[in-house]
Amino acid sequence: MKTSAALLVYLLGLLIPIVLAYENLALNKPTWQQYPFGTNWGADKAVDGRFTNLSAWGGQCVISAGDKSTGEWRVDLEAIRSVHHIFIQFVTENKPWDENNYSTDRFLGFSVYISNTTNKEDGVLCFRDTNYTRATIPNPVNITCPYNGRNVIYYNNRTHSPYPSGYSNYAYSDLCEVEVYGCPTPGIYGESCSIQCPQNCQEGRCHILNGTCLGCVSGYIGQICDKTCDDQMYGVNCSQKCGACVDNGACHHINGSCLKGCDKGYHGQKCDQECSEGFHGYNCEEKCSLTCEIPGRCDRIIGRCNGSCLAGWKGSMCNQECDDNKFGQGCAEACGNCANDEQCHHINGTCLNGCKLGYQGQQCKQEVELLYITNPDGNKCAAFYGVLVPFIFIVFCNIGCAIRLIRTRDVCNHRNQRKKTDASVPNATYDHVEINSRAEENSGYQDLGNSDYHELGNSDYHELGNSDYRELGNSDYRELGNSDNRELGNSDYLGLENSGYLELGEMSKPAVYEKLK
Ligand SMILES: *[C@@H]1O[C@H](CO)[C@@H](O)[C@H](O)[C@H]1NC(C)=O
Ligand SMILES: *[C@@H]1O[C@H](CO)[C@@H](O)[C@H](O)[C@H]1NC(C)=O
Ligand SMILES: *[C@@H]1O[C@H](CO)[C@@H](O)[C@H](O)[C@H]1NC(C)=O
Ligand SMILES: *[C@@H]1O[C@H](CO)[C@@H](O)[C@H](O)[C@H]1NC(C)=O
Ligand SMILES: *[C@@H]1O[C@H](CO)[C@@H](O)[C@H](O)[C@H]1NC(C)=O
Ligand SMILES: *[C@@H]1O[C@H](CO)[C@@H](O)[C@H](O)[C@H]1NC(C)=O
Ligand SMILES: *[C@@H]1O[C@H](CO)[C@@H](O)[C@H](O)[C@H]1NC(C)=O
Ligand SMILES: *[C@@H]1O[C@H](CO)[C@@H](O)[C@H](O)[C@H]1NC(C)=O
Ligand SMILES: *[C@@H]1O[C@H](CO)[C@@H](O)[C@H](O)[C@H]1NC(C)=O
Ligand SMILES: *[C@@H]1O[C@H](CO)[C@@H](O)[C@H](O)[C@H]1NC(C)=O
Ligand SMILES: CC(=O)N[C@H]1CO[C@H](CO)[C@@H](O)[C@@H]1O
Repeated sequence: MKTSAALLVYLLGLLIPIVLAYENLALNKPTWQQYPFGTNWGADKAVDGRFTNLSAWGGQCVISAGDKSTGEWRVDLEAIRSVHHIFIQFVTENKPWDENNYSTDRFLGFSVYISNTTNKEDGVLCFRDTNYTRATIPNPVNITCPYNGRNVIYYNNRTHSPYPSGYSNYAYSDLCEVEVYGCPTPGIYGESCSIQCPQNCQEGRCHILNGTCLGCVSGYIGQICDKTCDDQMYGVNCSQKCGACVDNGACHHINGSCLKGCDKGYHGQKCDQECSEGFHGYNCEEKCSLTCEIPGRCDRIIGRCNGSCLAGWKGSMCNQECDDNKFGQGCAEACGNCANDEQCHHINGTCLNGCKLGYQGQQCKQEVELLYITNPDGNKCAAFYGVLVPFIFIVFCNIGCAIRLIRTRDVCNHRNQRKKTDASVPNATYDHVEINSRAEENSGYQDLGNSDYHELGNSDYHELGNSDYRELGNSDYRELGNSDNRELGNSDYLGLENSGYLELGEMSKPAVYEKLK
């Protein structure tokens, strides 16, 4: 039986909504007054819940000290409460409340505040009397003041004389009772304190009468805080502007976070911080190029280097190597003659796979003084071969000639004469080829050229003419004389030296030369 009764009570409890009404939030709460008259008339008398004896001697009223220009009293509700109205009972000495009553002149000009601090100026003024007279001032008074707050303050002053007629000369706070009515817990409103404040009201607080929020939580706006912040705004009152979210996107309406990251040049949760030096791009994730003029120093948005690039690099971010056969500072220098027309090293211009035939040096800019002969099929080949082959023949012929000369002294001279008249042999051109060789100046070649060779030419030409030399003379050789000669003129003999020509010269010369001598 007991359990079913309990269950019934429980079910009834569910069915009957808990109805609260405004209650006196000030009852027995801490109080204070500016000028106490004595311990028997303390400030607390106004919140003791008693006001049946309205005489100063009845022990239920606050009495303040006399001859003061201000009188102030307050009650602390101990929390911010949603107040509806304030009831005040003045001292009457238990006499009828009329214009002759002893006390009426003391209350004229009074004010009431609700404040979150003990300073009335921080709060809202609920009421200030500017119009009552001794005849019209009510007692008790009932002031509607639907605000949320913690301290309810009664105040009066006699500071600015002359005072309106009927006013006392001093200010008092003789209050028999002050009752502050409102809802007992935050977050509810309505006459019966039974309706939940809207969800997004700031601190859950709302207007005690109509439920209008007294402010919204971060990210919401509207009278009942049912709307999120508009585009690009966030926070309390939607008053803060979003940072630089990527794609100009909206930030999180509450905390301002850019959920998809930051636009170029910004970082941080809210994308409100500019990239630190050395970084750029979305979320400042990219590092400035180390090949900027000042390495690692660039524009924080697109990464453009501040200034120019280090040698060998180009592009606004200085991240492209020089190309198009250019290298160096500003990619302004031209590569030399690299093998296969390859791009040289973009910084120092070095040809990484060697030089084109005829060039030398790190950058292949020095021309090798190389003798060219153009073959019938159009290919150039080093004159080294073109010279060497006939030269060998000439050497051998010369030896032969020398032998014959020993036998018949006249033969060679005779032939020589005959040869001199032979116009088909461009003797001069051949000379030219050799003379253009710088080697003439500092090697044995000159000797050879000026002496042996001529002698060779003068003597054994005939034999040469019948062999490879003729071919040379008739085709390639002529071409050499007519076309490539210029090239030969300023080419680099060094190549020949390196390739063994010198060796040939030095090895064969003494023997041949000696013999020739
Ligand atoms: C008020 O209190 C005083 C002092 O105790 C007493 O003399 C007086 O009769 C009381 N008046 C009323 C109306 O209760
Ligand atoms: C007291 O603070 C609450 C919450 O901060 C606010 O809603 C209320 O308006 C304030 N009251 C006064 C009187 O300033
Ligand atoms: C002041 O009092 C007069 C007469 O009692 C009244 O007519 C008038 O409306 C009042 N003014 C204000 C502002 O309360
Ligand atoms: C004071 O006013 C409120 C409404 O504003 C009312 O509910 C209450 O009964 C009044 N109290 C007195 C004593 O007149
Ligand atoms: C009370 O103080 C206010 C200024 O705070 C002043 O305007 C008013 O005249 C004063 N009243 C009296 C009666 O001194
Ligand atoms: C609720 O009351 C307050 C104060 O009177 C007012 O400012 C607000 O506009 C009212 N809200 C609604 C929705 O009526
Ligand atoms: C929000 O707006 C209210 C009313 O305009 C203002 O009183 C309050 O200070 C604002 N709060 C913030 C944090 O901006
Ligand atoms: C902001 O709120 C979003 C969604 O709740 C969350 O993902 C994000 O981490 C928050 N940012 C910060 C800085 O708290
Ligand atoms: C970029 O160079 C300019 C001009 O020299 C200078 O004023 C500016 O401060 C530099 N910016 C950075 C990020 O170094
Ligand atoms: C040029 O740079 C390349 C690559 O760093 C290097 O191998 C080469 O030795 C350099 N040349 C010179 C002349 O410093
Ligand atoms: C009408 C009336 O009784 N008025 C009284 C108001 O109070 C003063 C003194 O407090 C009395 O002298 C009046 O007679």
